[in-house]
Amino acid sequence: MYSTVFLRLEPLGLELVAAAALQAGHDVRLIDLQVETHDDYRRLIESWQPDFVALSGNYLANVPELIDLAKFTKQLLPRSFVCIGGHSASFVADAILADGEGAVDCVLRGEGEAGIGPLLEAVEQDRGAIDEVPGIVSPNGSGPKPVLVRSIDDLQPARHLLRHRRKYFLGHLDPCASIEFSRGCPWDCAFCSAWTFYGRGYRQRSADRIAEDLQLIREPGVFIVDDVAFIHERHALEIADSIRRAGLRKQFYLETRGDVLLRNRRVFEEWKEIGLEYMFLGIEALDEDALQRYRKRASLSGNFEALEFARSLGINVAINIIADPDWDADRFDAVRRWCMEVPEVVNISVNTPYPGTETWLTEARRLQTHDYRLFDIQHCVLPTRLPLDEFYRKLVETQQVLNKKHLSWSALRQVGFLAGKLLLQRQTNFIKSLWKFNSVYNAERLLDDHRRPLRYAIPDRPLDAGVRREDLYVHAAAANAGGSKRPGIGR
Ligand code: B12
Ligand code: SF4
Repeated sequence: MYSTVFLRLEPLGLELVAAAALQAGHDVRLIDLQVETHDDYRRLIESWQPDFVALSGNYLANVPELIDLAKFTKQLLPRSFVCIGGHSASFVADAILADGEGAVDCVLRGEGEAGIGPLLEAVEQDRGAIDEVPGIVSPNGSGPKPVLVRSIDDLQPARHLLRHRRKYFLGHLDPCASIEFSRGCPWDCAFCSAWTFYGRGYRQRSADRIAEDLQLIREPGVFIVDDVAFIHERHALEIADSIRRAGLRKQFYLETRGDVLLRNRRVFEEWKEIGLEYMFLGIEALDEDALQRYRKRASLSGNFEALEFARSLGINVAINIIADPDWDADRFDAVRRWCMEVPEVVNISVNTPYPGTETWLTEARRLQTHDYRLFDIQHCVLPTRLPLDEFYRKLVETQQVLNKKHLSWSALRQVGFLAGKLLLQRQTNFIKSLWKFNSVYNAERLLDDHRRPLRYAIPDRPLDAGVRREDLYVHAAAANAGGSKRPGIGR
């Protein structure tokens, strides 16, 4: 839903996996089903007949689509090898194999750049050897643990393989490319799986490599995909310096935390000067209790101070608040009033326990549904205090504030000149997005989604009560991860 309205971005992870396969000497094509159809996919594999098909499963809600695509691929090309990888696939590998009923040959867990070359080689030379590939989960069971890439400086995404680059946008950054400055997160919020995927490691790309990569990007807008941007002041200032020296002029979007913003004020002032346009802050809650429960390791007063500072910079700020299924009508009304008062774009997501998060361990027993498609932080999968239909009506009413303040005609008045310029360039992603809100954010539609027949179910949480945090990790806590493991400590 989110990506229907506000943004659509290039699949950077898949481009990196594709680059590793190219480097290993293979012929590679890429299709992005955010912008192309299943018919396009069928046409591509029918005409090209690949030996190996790699599907990217970053989002839990897409797992059923992936399983169906795998089955469809095997019907058309019974001799091809079908592999699924990506963030979410890494946490539910066994379930994907079981639901694939023989159509999925393996799930490759963890960072795909490291594993794809050895896997392709095994498939080509000796299929029996696939179970030795790090990260592999096949019908024979799990192989060695996934390994991290040697250095994220060595990576260069195969952006050129995408056929429709003009389709990627983020608000008025239209068109917009994506880039990685760092990988991983040293915090450990209870609702998040970013840290469990990377074994709580954190690695940085060098400033010079980043400037080189930026020079190859033709789009004027750039989305920085880091989980928490600019954790370390020196790194951020070095990148800014390289950008200035290279004479690059781009418009940037990033996501970060309030405490990082306050600690590194100089960084954000500097970045405003070199093109930082949009910033997304994970505020998550408007009360201390919830911040504690989420283990955000941030204070409410600090978050508000960060908002003030961000406003003073003149950057477009969007913030996220997590709606708890336990909210009653009064709570929604209070949040809605607050959303009206602040100038920022407020995004409301719903607290959702994902496999790979700590809340998955504590909350999964209470799940009201096991339908993957509802695990998109817009639907409610836990029991609600209000009747579900009322919860959704209140949720959409609160989300509507965003529509009133920032989309439709009011927004167009504010961005009239820009919209005209984009139209002249025939870039219409942003302008079309302004009117999509009501058709997408709709309580009836949310409820209807719960009535769809269940086809593939998220596995139950492990019953063993002694599960430890480390058991959630995809990559084991890495000695070579670099950076500080202690949140809040700069370099
Ligand atoms: C950038 C980002 C986005 C971008 C997506 C851009 C895009 N088109 O991919 C935007 C802003 C659109 C987005 C949207 C959403 N996101 Co998001 N997003 C991220 C973020 C911060 C970074 C992802 C990224 O680009 N990383 C860098 C690249 C290099 O890594 P990567 O994509 O993971 O790829 C690597 C591996 O996964 C693997 N891999 C990937 N594909 C494949 C394929 C094969 C075959 C193999 C072998 C390996 C492999 O190898 C790659 C290279 O190492 C992650 C957090 C995270 N750290 O993963 C959250 C995250 C993935 N998002 C999340 C969520 C919840 C969402 C939304 C549902 C939010 C919403 N409000 O609606 C939407 C859903 C979008 C959708 N399409 O359905 C959750 C996922 C939860 C889940 N389990 O499903 C995450 C983990 C954040 C979190 N804090 O929990 N997101
Ligand atoms: S700081 Fe952000 S990315 Fe890191 S664990 Fe918390 S929510 Fe996830």
